[in-house]
Amino acid sequence: MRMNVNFPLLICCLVFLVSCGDSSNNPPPPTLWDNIKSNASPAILLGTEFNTPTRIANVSTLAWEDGMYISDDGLHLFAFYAPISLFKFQQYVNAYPYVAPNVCAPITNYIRGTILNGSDFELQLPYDLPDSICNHSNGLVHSEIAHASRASVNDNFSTWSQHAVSTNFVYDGGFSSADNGDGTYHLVYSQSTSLNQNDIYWVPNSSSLNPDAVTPVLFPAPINTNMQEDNPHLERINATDLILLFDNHFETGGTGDTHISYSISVDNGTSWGAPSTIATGTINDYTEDLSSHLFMDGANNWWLYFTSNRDGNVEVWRVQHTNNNLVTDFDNWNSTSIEKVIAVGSVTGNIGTMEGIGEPSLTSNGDLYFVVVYCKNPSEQTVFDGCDIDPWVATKK
Ligand SMILES: [Ca+2]
Ligand SMILES: [Ca+2]
Ligand SMILES: [Ca+2]
Repeated sequence: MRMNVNFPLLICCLVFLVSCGDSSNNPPPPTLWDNIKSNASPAILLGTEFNTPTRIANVSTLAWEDGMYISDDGLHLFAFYAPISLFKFQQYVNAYPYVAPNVCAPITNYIRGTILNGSDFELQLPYDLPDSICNHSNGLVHSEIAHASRASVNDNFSTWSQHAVSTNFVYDGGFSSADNGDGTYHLVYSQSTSLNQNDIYWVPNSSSLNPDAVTPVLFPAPINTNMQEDNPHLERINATDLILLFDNHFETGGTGDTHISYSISVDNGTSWGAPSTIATGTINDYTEDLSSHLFMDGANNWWLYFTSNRDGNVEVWRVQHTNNNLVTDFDNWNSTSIEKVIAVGSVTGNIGTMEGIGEPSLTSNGDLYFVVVYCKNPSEQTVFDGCDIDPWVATKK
C-alpha cells in the first residue's frame, strides 16, 4: 500500500479552518468518517488466538498512517505518515502528470490530518518547470516516519511525532528494528533516493529506537538496486545471524508485481548474502505479496506473517516454517500451513466499505498490529476525499 508519488504543494495557500465552538460545550456531531471508523469490523479468522480488533486511539487519524511497525515490547509504534488523502491525490497525479502546460496540482485540497512538526513541505520545485507553471510557492509534501509511544501496554499511545530518521525532501517509511540484546538496536527503513526509486537505509547499533539525531546510512550491498526496495523487516536470530526481509517492487526482470525478498548475514551485518525472492509455491504466487514479519511463537516455531491479495483484497496471511532452520534453510515454508489471519470484514450499516488489511507486525507476546483501509461509499466520495488508512490491533488471547 506504500506508494511513491510526488506531491506538489501550494504551501502559501494553506488555510486552516478552525471551529471556534460555542458556549454550550456540546461536542461536534460525528462526521461520516467518525461513523465509518466506529462501525468498521476487520474480521479475525483465528478467534481462538486473537481478540476482536480495535482501532488504536490517538494514532488513527485522518492522516495516512501506513507501513506500520510495533516494537517487541508494544511500547513504540511507527508508521509511514503523510497528512494527505493519498489515493485521491495519486489519482489526480496519474490523470494530470506534470507536463507543461499543465498547472501544478492543487494539493491543499487533499491535505488532512495533523502536519507533523518538521514535516518537509518542500519549497523547491519538483521539476524544472518555469515559474509561469509552478512558481516558487509550489513544492512537494513527502512522507515521514512517525513515532508514538506509551509508558505501558495499558496506556494509550501518544500522538504522532516525527522520527529522527525522517529526512527532508525524500519519502521515508517502512521502519523496523532488531534488538541486539546489548542495549542497542539496528534500525532499518526505506527512503526514496530519486523519483520513483526506493532504497533501504539503516542505523546500526542505535542507542534507542528513536535517537536524538542520526545520519542515514545506505544499507550494505548487494541489497539495494535501481529498482524499489521497500518495507524492510530485520530479525536477529542469534549473536551473529540476521535476516532481512523486504518488498521488491518491479524487481529486475519482473512483471511489476510486488514480491517478498530476503538476505541473510552471518557476520552481524558486516556483509550480506545476495538477495533472493522467496520461492513461489508458498508465498510469492500472487500479484501482491508484501510487508512480511517474522514471528516466533511460544513453542519456538517460526511464522511469516505477510500481506497478500491471493483471495481478492489485500489481507493478512501467515505461513509456518517447515523446520525452523531459518539461517540454513530459510526458503522452506510449509505450503499446507498457509492461512488467512484477518479478512477485510465489513462496515456495519453499509455506510462505507472495507478495502484492505495489511502491514502485520507483532509484539513478542503475540499482539498483532495491522492497518485497515476503509472508504466512503462512492456516492459520498469527492475528488479530494475517498479512503483512509489507520492502525488497528488484535491482542493475543
Ligand atoms: Ca488515517
Ligand atoms: Ca521525509
Ligand atoms: Ca532501489
